[in-house]
Amino acid sequence: MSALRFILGDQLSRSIPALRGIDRHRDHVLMVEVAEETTYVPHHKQKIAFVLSAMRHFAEALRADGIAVDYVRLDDPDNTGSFTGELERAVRRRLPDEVFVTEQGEYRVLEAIEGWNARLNIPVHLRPDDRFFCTTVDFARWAEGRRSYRMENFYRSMRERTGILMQDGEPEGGRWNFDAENRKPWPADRKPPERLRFPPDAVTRDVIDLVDRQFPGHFGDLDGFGWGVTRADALASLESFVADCLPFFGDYQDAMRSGEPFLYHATLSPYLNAGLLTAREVCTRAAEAYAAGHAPLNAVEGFVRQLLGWREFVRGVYWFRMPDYKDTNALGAGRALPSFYWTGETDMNCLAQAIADTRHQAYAHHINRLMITGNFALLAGVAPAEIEAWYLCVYADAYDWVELPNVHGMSTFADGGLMASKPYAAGGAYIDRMSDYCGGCRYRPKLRSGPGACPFNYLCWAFLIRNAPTLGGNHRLAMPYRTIARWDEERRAAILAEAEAFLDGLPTGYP
Ligand code: FAD
Ligand code: DLZ
Ligand code: SF4
Repeated sequence: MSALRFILGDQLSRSIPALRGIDRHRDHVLMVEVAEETTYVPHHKQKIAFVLSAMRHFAEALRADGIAVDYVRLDDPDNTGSFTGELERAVRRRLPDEVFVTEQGEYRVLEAIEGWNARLNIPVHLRPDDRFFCTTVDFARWAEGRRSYRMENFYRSMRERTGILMQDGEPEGGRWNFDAENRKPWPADRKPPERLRFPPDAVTRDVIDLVDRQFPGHFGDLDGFGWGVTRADALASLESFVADCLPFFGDYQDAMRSGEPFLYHATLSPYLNAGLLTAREVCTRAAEAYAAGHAPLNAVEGFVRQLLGWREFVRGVYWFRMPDYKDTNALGAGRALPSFYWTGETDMNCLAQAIADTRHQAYAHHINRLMITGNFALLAGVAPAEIEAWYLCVYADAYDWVELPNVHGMSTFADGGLMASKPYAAGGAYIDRMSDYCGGCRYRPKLRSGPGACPFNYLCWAFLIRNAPTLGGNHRLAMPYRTIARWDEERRAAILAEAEAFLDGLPTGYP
């Protein structure tokens, strides 16, 4: 018996189930660079370069370990451009008795995989992806029968189940959550640590040239590409994060700063999502740093919550609710995405900064995603599918399973509160408190209306007025709705008109 073991571009882990039980004398690993994956959205050029270079390095590492790898490059003249086409060609080349593949990360790919058994006439074994703490079956068990899903409840169950940051069945430090301590703005005189960047080697330079040639119209810059592309790079990034950033991760988790995209954030998501690191080893390393007295509990708990909580939670919601999940639009949002999301050309400095970081780094940290680009799209009423496609394009860590719930559920409230108890809508005061963006902006965060007023202010009120039929009864929004109730009809109409005029003046479309 010989087997073909198909490894997809986000499965670059030596522990990947499709590799288990490999016979080095008979089996082949298949890896393919295909146009379908590089173009289903016009991904950031750095994302494509990162994934393809990491794939090529992973294939080399397997070969160095005596494993035969059948690797198809993007510019191979016979490349059919799809997973299915390349698997069919490889089966004809290698004549295996069976195929092993690990569960895909995206629903789109599941639809293709489901046809493989019938097409290939040999058994295709789809193995569950056990790199996550929570299986899709366990999540379904947790979620079944609930009307809404709250991350905090899920996270506590995961802490209990894994024993991470637990003492004798109780949460370490006597509390589950240290969020209240984790909202400090960035002090003006503080300098974030230098981050580990990796100068491209010959393989990465080849891939960068390929991406430059083949995807000139895609979003983002390639200069300054500094992502690691091997398991060793990813481990070095983890160690550097633990040493220099983790101790302060909690305190400044929500802070934003011009020209400083990373602050104390991990910048590990591309490695985690491609398989170069596992969430288990990252959480273990963080818990060790706490045990050794290197990092305080508010930092380590805050960090572990992102991985053991949020990351597992969004994956659970994705697989439990897809494919219908993406079609809901609870707030009836239908505006086209403003062009400045692609060009960065806007006089709203917060958006210009967050989008510039995104172009240059294929990265922006969570609060820039949620409270700047996400918040604006929410307030403007951008159609969920349009803003989802943008997020799926622009970040090196973007995959449907993690992007979609974050955007559809958390950021746009398109699922009507399945994941979040209220929309993350905020005016200029929040952005001014948590960043230095407003100081460099032509608008004033304290002005509510008029030519110099921060657009987030009147957009936020207009959002609440417009969506009163859906959100008016939400007890977490009782305070702003009480304020609105004191206004007369004329004042509400004026706010709506100011917001409409501003939004109607924004060019839309991909430039
Ligand atoms: P840190 O802030 O240092 O957090 C550590 C790790 O926790 C991250 O590496 C990540 O693996 C995990 N994590 C943190 N928050 C989340 C979250 N909300 N959901 C899932 N995992 C989380 N993350 C992606 O990996 N891919 C995406 O496509 C993506 N799209 C997003 C879109 C929106 C609108 C929002 C609000 C968030 C999105 N996130 C996404 C979550 C989060 O912003 C990123 O994981 C994080 O910014 C990655 O940077 P970091 O490694 O420095 O994270
Ligand atoms: C993101 C990505 C890109 C850009 N290119 C490839 C590719 O050429 N070959 C490949 O195997 N994977 C790629 N990926 C990652 C896939 O999109 C990801 O593996 C699927 O979505 C399955 O979740
Ligand atoms: Fe953004 Fe408003 Fe501040 Fe300008 S004033 S940076 S638009 S929040």
